[in-house]
Amino acid sequence: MPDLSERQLLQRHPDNPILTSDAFPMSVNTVFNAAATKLPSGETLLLCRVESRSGRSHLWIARSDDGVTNWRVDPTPAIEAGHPDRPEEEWCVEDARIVFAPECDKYVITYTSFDRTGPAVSIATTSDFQDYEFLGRALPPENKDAAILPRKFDGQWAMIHRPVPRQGNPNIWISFSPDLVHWGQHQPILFARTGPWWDANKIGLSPPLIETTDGWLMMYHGVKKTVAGEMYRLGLALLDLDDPRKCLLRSKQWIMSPEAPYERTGDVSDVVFPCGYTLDDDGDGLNLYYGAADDTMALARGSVKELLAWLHENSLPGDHV
Ligand code: BMA
Repeated sequence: MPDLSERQLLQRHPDNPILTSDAFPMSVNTVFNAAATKLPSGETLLLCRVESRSGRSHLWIARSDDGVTNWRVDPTPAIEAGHPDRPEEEWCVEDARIVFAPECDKYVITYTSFDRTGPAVSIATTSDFQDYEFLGRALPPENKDAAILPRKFDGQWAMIHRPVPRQGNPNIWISFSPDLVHWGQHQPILFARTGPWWDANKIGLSPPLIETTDGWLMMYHGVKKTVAGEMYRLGLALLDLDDPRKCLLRSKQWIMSPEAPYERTGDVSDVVFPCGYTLDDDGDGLNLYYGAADDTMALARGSVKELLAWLHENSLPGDHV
């Protein structure tokens, strides 16, 4: 395995940004923070957060054969904010994550539902991205950045999420559920660092976890506040395969930071925000889809093996704070 520096781990696609608001059938403001999955047909599906020109966000599907070009955008959103049966989505639906769970043979979509009470975690399931079952608000406000793990632990589903407490920092938590509806056994698993660290004060899960033989590879975002504003960067952690409450390793440095012009400038400047990935047929090639500056969708490529090898060399043990 070549000894890669963190700057070489993820390569931005030369066609970035790969999807912009121009691709949509009506005039929309921005498209960003998409969940991703590869369908059995081989197509890549992105469930994009699309902000309309009213300021409200909806979840909208775009499909591509090669995951890079010729995105086919649905005529209407898959999940549209403001549905009368789901008052918790009155204002917005945002930042989905998709996990296929073989035990229930469905895709489990976790997303932010946003109404006047604040942003919360909602769950919907689907087997075909045409019909959806809405399980409602799983965790109350303020909470975001949630994804389930694809299998059960001692008969319980596990979900990673990020509550915002009145006291202390927004840290990353895990909760368990027998049925994806009722959640409990809540506990923090990764704490925001403090002081000058790149992930000081606020962290959150980025895309769903990647299962590896060494553990669950977690990409998480760290938000550094400076006098110029906030900087959303990406780092790595590894959770125990059998007990994902245990953090085994955590990277010292970020692996991706806003650098390209489309990441540095946009509706919210200085943001790289991945919510989804697909893997190549070899199980190693990683296609990481990320929102750039809350404005467009971009793609970075990497290798799961290389990320893991780098993490082993460049981490501090456990949940280093
Ligand atoms: C977070 C989320 C993301 C967004 C980011 C930067 O709190 O709302 O959707 O990309 O802020 O604005």
